Amino acid sequence: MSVWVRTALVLSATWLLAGCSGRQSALDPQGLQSEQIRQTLFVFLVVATIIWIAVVFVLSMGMLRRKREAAQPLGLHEEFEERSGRVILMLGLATTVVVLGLSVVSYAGQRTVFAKSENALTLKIIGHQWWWEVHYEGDSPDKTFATANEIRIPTGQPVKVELESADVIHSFWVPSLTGKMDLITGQKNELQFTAKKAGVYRGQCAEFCGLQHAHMAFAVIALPPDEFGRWRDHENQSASSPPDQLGRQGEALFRARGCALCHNISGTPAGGQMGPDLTHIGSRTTIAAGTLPNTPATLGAWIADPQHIKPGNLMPQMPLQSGELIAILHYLEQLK
Ligand code: HEC
Ligand SMILES: [Cu+2]
Repeated sequence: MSVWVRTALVLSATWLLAGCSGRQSALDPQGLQSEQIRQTLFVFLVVATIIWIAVVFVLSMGMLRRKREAAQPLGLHEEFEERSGRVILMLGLATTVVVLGLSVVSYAGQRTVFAKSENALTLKIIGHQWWWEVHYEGDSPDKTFATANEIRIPTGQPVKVELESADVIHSFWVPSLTGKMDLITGQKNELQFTAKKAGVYRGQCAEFCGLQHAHMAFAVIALPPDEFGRWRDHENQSASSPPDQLGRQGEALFRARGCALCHNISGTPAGGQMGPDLTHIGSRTTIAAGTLPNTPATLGAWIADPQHIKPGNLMPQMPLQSGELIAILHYLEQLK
């Protein structure tokens, strides 16, 4: 093997391993459910590896230890036939036992993964081409609010997500916390998970849903319960009214230039439902479903030309004067 080939192999191995940790990995579980999934995977992997090695071993022995040709190749060898019959029977039984055993392991694992808890925090999530609509359902209507593309949850408490779709089939997947579940129009699917540690976990649509499927990501931010409570109380409030002249101009332009037809900003007349809720857009970490970090530069670039950043997405390029763009940007920035 040439040095180049060897180097390439070693390098590609490090890439493979580099994919196994961090904020989006089923092999680095941070939730009760993902831990169970990894454990099940591990048991299957070990059993399958042992069987594979045994099969390859027996096969190699058969190939290496050739028997001398018999005088009567077609004659019956009763003793040999009987022995083979017994071996085949044993192997058949062993296969059955292994398959049944793995079924039990898998079933037991699913009981953890799909366990339902009564005191779960409930979120309703609706998949859209190509973003995530998120509703926090409180015990009373005044505790119910909407956001998009970013889910904050408390650590240690089960979270129940009710999944639906507004258009095609999507799939909710946060590998570090739990397995996948589809979002389907007209059907409510449910998934529960519990984050053990505070952190930011990346989620991704896992069912091809059109042009911008790859840019349909989201962030799950797990916070300590008291911090989550503060965030929730804040998020539950309507948008703050702009404190300065430029902001007020931006708010008016948000309506005058058509943004309000598609976007909701609670506490203002903007009540559109076609696009993500922008009530607290200034405090979100990413924009356009995890496509870009949320900074004044990226937000401005998005409003100026969303089709350049995410070609084919359902927000049209709106004709804006540069002064108008600056005012709208300023307004959205302060919606913390
Ligand atoms: C025809 C409906 C429509 C109009 C009009 C519209 N948008 Fe959007 N907007 C969308 C959709 C749909 C998305 C989600 C795109 C995606 O991520 O795939 C979006 C995304 C956004 C986002 C990113 C939100 C997030 O959570 O990532 C911002 C900010 C935004 N729009 C601002 C504006 C502003 C400002 C205007 C007016 C100049 C405007 N939009 C006009 C439909 C619209
Ligand atoms: Cu999708």
